Amino acid sequence: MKDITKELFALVDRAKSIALTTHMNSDGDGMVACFALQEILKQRGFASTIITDGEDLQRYGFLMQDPLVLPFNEDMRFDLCIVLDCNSYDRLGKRAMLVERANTVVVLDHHVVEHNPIPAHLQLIEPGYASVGALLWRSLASAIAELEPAARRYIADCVYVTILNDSNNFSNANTNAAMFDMAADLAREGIQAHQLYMAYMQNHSALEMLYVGRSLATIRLFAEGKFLFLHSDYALAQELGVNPSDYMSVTRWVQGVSGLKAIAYFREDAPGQWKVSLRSLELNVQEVAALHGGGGHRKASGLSLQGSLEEVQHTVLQDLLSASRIL
Ligand SMILES: [Mn+2]
Repeated sequence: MKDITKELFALVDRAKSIALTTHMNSDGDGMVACFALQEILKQRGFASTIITDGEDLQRYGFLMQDPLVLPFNEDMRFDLCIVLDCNSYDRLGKRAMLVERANTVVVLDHHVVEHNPIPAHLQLIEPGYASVGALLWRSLASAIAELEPAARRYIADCVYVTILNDSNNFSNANTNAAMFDMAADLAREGIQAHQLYMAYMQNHSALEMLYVGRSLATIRLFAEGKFLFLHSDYALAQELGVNPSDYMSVTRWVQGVSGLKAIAYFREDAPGQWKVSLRSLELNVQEVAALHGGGGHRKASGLSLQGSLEEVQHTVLQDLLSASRIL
């Protein structure tokens, strides 16, 4: 991996103002990598602003050292815009304006370039990396090595969380020797892996766990036990006062259930408006999602449907049955 410290700081040095940003529906990779990069810049005397869509960042509270974060507005203009964990205009939403208005653009990412790429003056896209945080750790190694121990430790904590996020605690298919090597590096920097795991992966409130539990209680099996359906309706979210779109993952509790061909999780975000998550190791659920304008990957995709629970479940059941007949 190339060290881009010199190239990056040549651009940073000339910039009158700096924005850091990531993809829409930001996650614990892109956003936490922004915290890490802001700290690296700050330690070298450069101020930067993280631009969000106004999402709640409370889940990263244990990592926040007073970051400078502003929600996007259309009057914003920055000289240098650094985009993390994203290489496509399609995933920036309105914040594409930040890129269009910037004099200089930097893109650091670990996704394969597909559609509508963001042109950049400096770009490092390495799909081999577990997370964009991991890519920062290697590509800015010489800048990080010069930091005070406390700052280096903070960066290491952030990088570890980005790996937890993108590997789902070393359980996704991207988990490999390189990921463990990097985790070992971070452990030698003094990170407390168990504490970061608890703080990041297990920090749900009791009401959020009740939301998960009540959703799991709706499990039904179809097609001779091959399809598992479960749902969370709008009334449940209202009753418990949780915002399910924040980050509650209900499907993670049923992934790996034995003997299944597919999982469909139905979440009602407004009355009659359902977000459906499909998971399968056998069927190509991307094709099923595409029937309704959704998308994703072969093994995991999502779509939106309108109607009663019975209607939307009927639709998805028929689609899954046809998909498994084609096999
Ligand atoms: Mn990522």
